[in-house]
This record gives sequence, structure tokens and C-alpha cells, in this order.
Amino acid sequence: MPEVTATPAREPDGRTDRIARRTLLGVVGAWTAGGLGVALLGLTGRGATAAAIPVPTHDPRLHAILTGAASPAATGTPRPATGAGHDQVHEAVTKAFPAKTQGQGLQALPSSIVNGARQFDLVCEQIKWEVTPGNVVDAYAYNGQVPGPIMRVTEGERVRVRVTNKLDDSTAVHWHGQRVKNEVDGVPFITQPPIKPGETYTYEFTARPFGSHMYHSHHNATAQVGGGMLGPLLVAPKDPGVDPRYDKDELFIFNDSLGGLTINGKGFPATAPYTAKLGQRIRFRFMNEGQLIHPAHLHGLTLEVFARDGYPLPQPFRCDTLNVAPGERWDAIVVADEPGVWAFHCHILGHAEGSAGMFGMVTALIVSA
Ligand SMILES: [Cu+2]
Repeated sequence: MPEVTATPAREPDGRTDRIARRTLLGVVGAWTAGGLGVALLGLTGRGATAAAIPVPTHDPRLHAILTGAASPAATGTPRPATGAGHDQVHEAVTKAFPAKTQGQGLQALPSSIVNGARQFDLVCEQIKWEVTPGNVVDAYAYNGQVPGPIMRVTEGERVRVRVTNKLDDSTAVHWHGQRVKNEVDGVPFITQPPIKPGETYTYEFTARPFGSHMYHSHHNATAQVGGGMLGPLLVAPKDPGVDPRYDKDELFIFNDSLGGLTINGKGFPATAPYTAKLGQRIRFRFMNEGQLIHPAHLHGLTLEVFARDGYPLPQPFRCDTLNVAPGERWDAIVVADEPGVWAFHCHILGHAEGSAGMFGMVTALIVSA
């Protein structure tokens, strides 16, 4: 059985795992001392600015983030000096990664079998969410977390989801990638009335096809999905033999509204690093719930891409930069065959590094010997 760690290097209370942090700094320290010339990420800066809901792309603060001008002007932080002063800023934030923040998304969603269906409960709430240290924004959330909790089902299983709306606004849930009957597709005024504040609405469908899918709001979606109402719906194949073998199962979800540019609900340096032991095979499930494309670039190792939107590819392919468009899911295996701290970031540079250094969609894959 694969080891399932959807949110790496986190403790149950939502704070970043100190062990992982020690591991990172230990690895870096050892390499630096060993003279291996490791150019660790220029990890610095705080990319995300507080952004109220809704956050359309014409929001000047968001525009500043997206164009890379975010750092000094939009955040109010002083423009760093060039030369040695600039290096000091980089070094300070490098050592802050992974920075602690409150709140952790992608927790396992409990279920129970009721009347022959696997039953889940989702509660829609408006919460405060800490994206980067001190950057607390208004969020829309499922079960108090961003992204929402992980729903795991098996192909062919009957699924029942009871959605309780505690928002001030109406909502609805769409099962992105699932071949459901039309009436449970989750689009207000096409397939159902909106779920009003205070109401509970029940969806029931048979899980198919298998693969990496998503659930998200389909009502006032720019604000609600952008604000955090999204989560993974992972459908295991009835025949596990159709999946490649893997030791760890990881989610990598892009979003680009809530508090800026995020991976799994956090912006650098508060993103969680992924960890692996030398030789392990890691399954990455890339998802884009934002409004912009985000090419995921992994340094040093190879992505072996085997599925798109849950569907197995006729021929897997290898790459190091995988473009993930809004709504898409891509599955890839990474064989952790080279130890080190490998930068892992969106390669639209304005989503990852500004004049104050790294921010937003940056994390690392730490392979320990
Ligand atoms: Cu990007």
C-alpha cells in the first residue's frame, strides 16, 4: 500500500513540521559545508498581499502580484538593496522556509457507509486564512480549510455528499471530472436551485471515472473558488493495477486569487516542502483551481506524466516543466533518485520571484539519502 501523505511536513495542528524544517536546514547546511556548491533557492520575499473577496484579476494588488511587481509596492516592504544587501534578504527568508502559519488544508475527510453509499459532509463557511506569516485574509472554505478536505472514493462506489451552507451567500458544488447524472452536476439555474444560506443539499452519484478529480463551487465561482471553495476528489480505480506503482501520494494544487499565488493554500515561504527518501516513487497530482496557467517546474529530477484529467495517457511522457491550465489535473511519478533540496515552482517567473526575491508558487522536494 502506498504511504499516503497528502500534505507533507505538517503536524496535525496545522503547523509546519519542525522535523522537516530541521531536515531542510540540515541538508542545506551539510551541503554548504561539504562544498558541493549547492545553489539553494533564492528563497526570499513575501509574495502574497491581503486580498478581500471577491478578487477579480483586475484587482490592482493581484495585478501587481501577477506581474511580479508585487513585492515592494504591493506589500509595503522596502525595496531591497542590490548587491550584498539583496543577498541578505534572500538568505533571511531562505532560512524562514518552511515558515509556520495557522491552518492546514487537504485533511482527510471522514466518511461512513449509510444506506449503501459512502457518505460525506461538507460545510461551507467564511473563515480567516493565513496564507503567509501574518497575511491573514477572508476566505471561503469547506470544513474550515483551504484547499478543502480530501475526498477518497473507489470507482463504481455510490457517493453521497451532504452540503451545508453556512455562508452569507448561496452556493452549489460541481464534481469536476465525474460522469454524474445531469441533475447532480451542481450548476444553479441549469441543474438545481442554488443552496441558500442555512440550507443543506444532498448530492448522490456513482464515482466514475477513476483518477484525480476536484470538487468546487459553481456559483459566484470567481469569488468562491478563488476564495478557497475547492478540494480534491480522488477516485481509486477498481483495479489498482491500472495505476503505476508509487510509495507516496502528494497533491500540488495551484490557486491564484486567495491572498495571492498559492500551492495547497499557502504562499512561499509558508508552502510545505515535499519530502522523500532516496529511491522512493512519489505520485504528484497537479491541479489548477486558478484562472491562469501555471507551469510546474521541478529541478534536478524527472516528471513521468501518466494521466491527464484522470484518464491514463496512451503513452506516458517525461518532462521537467508541466503546464497545468485552469481546471486541468495531471498525474506524474517522480523517482527520487538524487538526494538534495530540489526547487519546485511555477515557471512563470512573476508567480515565483520578484525584486524582493522568491514568493508565491515556490516550494521544494527534499530527497534525503
Ligand atoms: Cu504560475
